[in-house]
Amino acid sequence: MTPEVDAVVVGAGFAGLYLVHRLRERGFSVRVFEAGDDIGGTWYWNRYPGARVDIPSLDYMFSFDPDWHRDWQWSEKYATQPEILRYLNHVADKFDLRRDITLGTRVTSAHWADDGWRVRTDHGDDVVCRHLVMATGCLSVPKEPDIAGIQNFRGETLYTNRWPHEPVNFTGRRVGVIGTGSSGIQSIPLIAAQAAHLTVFQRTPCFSIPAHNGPVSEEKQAALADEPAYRAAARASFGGVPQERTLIPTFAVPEAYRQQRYERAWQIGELLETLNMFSDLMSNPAANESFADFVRDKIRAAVDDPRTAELLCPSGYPVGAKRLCLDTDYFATFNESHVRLVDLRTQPLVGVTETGVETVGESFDVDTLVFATGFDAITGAVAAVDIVGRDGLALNTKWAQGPSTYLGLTTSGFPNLFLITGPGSPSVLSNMAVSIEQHVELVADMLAYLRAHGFDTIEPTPTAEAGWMQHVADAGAITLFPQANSWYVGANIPGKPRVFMPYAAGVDFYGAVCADVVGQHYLGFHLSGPAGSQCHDGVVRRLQPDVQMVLEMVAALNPPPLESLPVELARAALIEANSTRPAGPDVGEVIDGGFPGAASELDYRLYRPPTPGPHPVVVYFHGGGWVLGDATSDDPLCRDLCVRTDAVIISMNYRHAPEHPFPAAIDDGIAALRWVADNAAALGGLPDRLAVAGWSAGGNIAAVVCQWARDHGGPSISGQLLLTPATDSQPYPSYQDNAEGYGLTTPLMQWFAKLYGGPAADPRRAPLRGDLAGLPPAMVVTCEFDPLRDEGTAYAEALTAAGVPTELVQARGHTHLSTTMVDLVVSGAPIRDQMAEALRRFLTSPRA
Ligand code: NA7
Repeated sequence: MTPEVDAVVVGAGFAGLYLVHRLRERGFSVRVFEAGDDIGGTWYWNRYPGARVDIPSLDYMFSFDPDWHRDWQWSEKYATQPEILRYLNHVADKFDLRRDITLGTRVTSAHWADDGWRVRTDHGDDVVCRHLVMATGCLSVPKEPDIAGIQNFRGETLYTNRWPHEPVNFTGRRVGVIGTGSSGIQSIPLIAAQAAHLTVFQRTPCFSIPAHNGPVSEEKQAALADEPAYRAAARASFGGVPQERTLIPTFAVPEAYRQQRYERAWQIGELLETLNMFSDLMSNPAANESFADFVRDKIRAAVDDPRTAELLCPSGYPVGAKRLCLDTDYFATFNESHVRLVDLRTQPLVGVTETGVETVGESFDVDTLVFATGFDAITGAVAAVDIVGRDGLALNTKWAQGPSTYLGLTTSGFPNLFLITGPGSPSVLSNMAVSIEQHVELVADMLAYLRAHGFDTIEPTPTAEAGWMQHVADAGAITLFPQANSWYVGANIPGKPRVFMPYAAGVDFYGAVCADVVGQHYLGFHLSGPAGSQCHDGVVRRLQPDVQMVLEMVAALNPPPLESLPVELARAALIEANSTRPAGPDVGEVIDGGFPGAASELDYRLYRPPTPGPHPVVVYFHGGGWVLGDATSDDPLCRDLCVRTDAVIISMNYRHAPEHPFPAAIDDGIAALRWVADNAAALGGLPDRLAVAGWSAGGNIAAVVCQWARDHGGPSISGQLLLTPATDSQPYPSYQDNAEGYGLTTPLMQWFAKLYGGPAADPRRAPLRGDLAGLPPAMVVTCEFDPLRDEGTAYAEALTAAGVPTELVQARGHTHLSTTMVDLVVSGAPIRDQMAEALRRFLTSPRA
């Protein structure tokens, strides 16, 4: 098959139009098929009254045309559908895009054969192309309303997502609207303004904030004075509109400030601004609920009838987890005497009748029924085409359990297939205009690279794709986005696999990923052609997304390596760093006290749960390489463990090197254990329920005191929790694999070991060298990107071999420090949950 054209593009919306321009500019021939009778995509079909963009128009536009203001001007902050459609037509004319676009023609199938795609349409076109680009949009295939009896209705039926081209007049009519997502919320006030009577059938109330639409503000125009910088900032932002990521968590500020911040966002009326008010709005359920309460109060204030107001108040899912809506007078519409809200949760829909809508217990006669019931989002339009890749594999078969892509742009088994803003890219969580441009430019660059290097095909490897899907899942899992039954997870379409589809780490992170892929010679792609083949296989992001963010933030500060500092300054640097971290959860009580160490009085900090005691007790040893830290330095972790385990956590200090080298820390650890065991009851603990825990060097001390207690007749210990412990005195391969860049570096670890000293083979220095039989049950946690990873694993394996019940938790994508970063690294929470679970298990039965 000889390709007739370099690329076939499916769809002539924002993405299809820019593809024509960009591919042509790079010297590629292109042919576009568009099902609609004109260009515009989403903005061609969604003509319902009130249809508007929900990202400011100055941001939701093409940036590739530097002198656009000479011939275009937005009339409003949020343009209406007709204005956006005029804009797209204007761009198509200005850049002469139409001549490559075939309208009114739907692509029905695309099959891969040899080294090209054979594309067929419903008009009999049969085109062979090298590359196939699906520019089909994320919200373009209507959801077929799953409501019985629609065909029986004798009145007028309208669908917001395929609205008639001629004006619809509701004057004097009784109208029913089913659906209260964005389309319903935008159209309902305008339908109400005309209709004689309006009944709104609501199944799930949506969170909505006022758009405060109006002329484009002077501030916004001023911000665009340096347009290249503005557009670059958009691409470097989390959502595709210039904005710094907020680093302030919700509860780090006083209540009054928090309410002011909510009010400010409410007055601004922008989605991304609202989602960025506080750093944890979309990750911390309590933070999210605090803003949800604010919105509910606003709804109650806007709606006169308290019962209707309550029905309009969303609850039971996080605000933002269904796309936040922007409205103009939506809630106040329900104060009109001719508007009625019917709550389908208490009064379920039975179906549509000849004359209207029937619910349990009540019938509603209407002249017009409007369905605002949404879309088969993100994958629907791709699934509607019969796409068959290499070896006869159908894309719908491959995606039967949910979509799988590399970068949300390509998928293995389907060479030269590109999905603009596909599943696994920021797409619908971002300003689509920015994400579309970035994808289109990436595709054009890829095609140019292939041509320049004599390749014909490009296809992601299964390894790269699996790694990316893991990363996309990780990025979603640390947010609240997947928790609603939304179209983000396909929950609105019966039978659609529940998978959170967009990439939630942000446009900025995604852009960096793509740059890394390209920079590493198309990492994860297999390229082939007459010139041979090229494949640099691998996974582009293996760190947890939030761990990566923290590492990048720290790297930007460029701190001096601790081991380059005098010890006192290194200690001060740690204290300084700790002072800026989130505090961790509240506990019942915190007590600072003293105990007799092996050589001198030492201090401890005790954390008591809020529940009535006495409680089991965990003796905890802090991290810091035997050199840094104190009884309070792991404060957030200790608080977190206290709350999760419902046990007293008592963090015991010990003397530090180099002033007090080996074995001072161990001697103090033993003294601490004995003192706590002897005083457990006085400390409010259960004397017969005692476990030990420690992190890093503290894990080393915890492991050693278990061996000591076994050999010295007690105290008896119910279990040991060792978080990234130092267990040996020799370097393992993880010292090389993770030498730099992950917080704890190999040079720093070597510095610690040198200052601490001790004989390499002494089990008190290297517990792995000791006798491990008869030790308390253990949990060992290792982190993938930690120099100490392998010695932790070795210890867990040796414990198991010695007959000690041991659980090894390997924290994927984590570093030596990241699982302890309470409220900063959300992905660490499930690991801490496992740790707490182990401690609870150890502590359920009395120690022997
Ligand atoms: P959405 O946001 O998917 O909203 C669809 C609405 O229709 C939503 O309220 C649904 O309730 C409701 N719906 C769907 N099926 C039914 C049935 N069978 N019975 C009753 N109610 C039903 O689509 P939109 O078009 O409003 O917005 C899509 C996006 O376009 C929007 O987010 C913007 O990005 C632009 P449910 O929530 O399922 O209970």
